[in-house]
Amino acid sequence: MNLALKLPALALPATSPQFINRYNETSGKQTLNMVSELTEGLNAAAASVSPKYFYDALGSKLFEAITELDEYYPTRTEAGIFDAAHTSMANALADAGITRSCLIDLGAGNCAKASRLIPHLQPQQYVPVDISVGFLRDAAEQVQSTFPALDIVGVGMDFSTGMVLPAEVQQSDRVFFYPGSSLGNFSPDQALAFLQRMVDPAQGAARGLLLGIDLVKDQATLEAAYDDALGVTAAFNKNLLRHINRLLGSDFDARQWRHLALFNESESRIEMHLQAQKNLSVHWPGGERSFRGGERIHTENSYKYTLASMSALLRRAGFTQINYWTDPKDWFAVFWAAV
Ligand code: AVI
Repeated sequence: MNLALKLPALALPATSPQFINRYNETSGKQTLNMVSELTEGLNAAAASVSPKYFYDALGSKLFEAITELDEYYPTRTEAGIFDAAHTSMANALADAGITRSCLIDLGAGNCAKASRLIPHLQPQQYVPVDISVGFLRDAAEQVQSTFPALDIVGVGMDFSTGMVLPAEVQQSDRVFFYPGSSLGNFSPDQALAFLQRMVDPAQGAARGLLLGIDLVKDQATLEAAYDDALGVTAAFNKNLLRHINRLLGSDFDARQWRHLALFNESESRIEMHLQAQKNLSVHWPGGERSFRGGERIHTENSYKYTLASMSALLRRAGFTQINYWTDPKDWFAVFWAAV
C-alpha cells in the first residue's frame, strides 16, 4: 500500500511553505562571535575548534560523501531501522495520545529523512529547522511539492542555543525529530541541557522525541567509521582549516596537518584531532599561535551511548515513557521518548 496516498493533501494544489528566518549568518554580531570563539579555542593550551565550523559548503558536501562510505555505518543503519519500524513508531505516537502531531525536524538539511517518515506519521504540521537558510528554503519547497496539503513552516534558527520557536509553529502535540546521532556531538552535560530545553513548556514544549543515537561497539569499527580508507573524513577534518582561514583571515596550510580519529573508551567518545606534522606557526590579523610537531587541535567529539545510558539521560531530562528500536547488530538505536 502506498501510504502517501492516505494524505488528504494530494487532492489540493501545491502551495508554498511558510518560512520564518531568525538566523543571519553574515550579521556583524555573528561574525564577531565567530572570531572570538575561534581565537579563544586556538589560543587555549589544548587548542580546540567547535565542530560546527566543519559545515561550510564544501564541508557539507564532504559530510554527505561520508554518509555513503562503507565504513560509516550510522546513516544506513538508522535508515534500516526507520524502514523496519515506521509502523511501530506511528503506533508509539498514537499510544501517547498524539494524533495531530507537529513534527519538528532539527537540523533538517535536505529534509530527506523526515520525508520518508511523513507518510507514516502523517503530521498535522511539519517544521524543518536549520541554520543553512537558503538550502532549507529549497528543501521545504521540495517537501511541499511532494505533500501539497501538508502545513509546512520552515524556520531558520540556531536551535543549539535556544528552543523557543516562532508563534506560527503549532503549540500542541509537538514531536521533535533529531536523527543521525547529532546529539552525540554534544558533551553529555550539553546534551542534557539541550533535551531539557526541548521539554521545557516555555521553550520546545515537546510531547515526544524521535532520536537517532549511535551505540558503543568495538573500537576497530568505531575508528574505521571516522578514519576511512578513501580519506574522505580526513578531508572533512582538514577542510575546517580552510574554513577558519576564510573566517579569520588566518594562514593554516592543510598539508601540514594530519587527521586523527581515536576512540576514548573512558569518555565513550570518538575524538577527532588535527595534528601538526612539524613545528609551525599560524597567523591571523591581531594574533598568532605556534604549534610544536605532534601538537593537536581537538576538532570533534562523537559520544557513543548504551541503551541504558541514553534511557537514563532522557529520563533525567524529563521524558517519562521511553522505547527504542535497534538494528540486528545493536549498532544504532532510534529512541521514542514521550513526556
Ligand atoms: C554529524 N555527526 C553526527 C557526525 C558524527 O558521526 O559524529 C559527524 C562526523 N564526523 C566525522 N564523521 C561524521
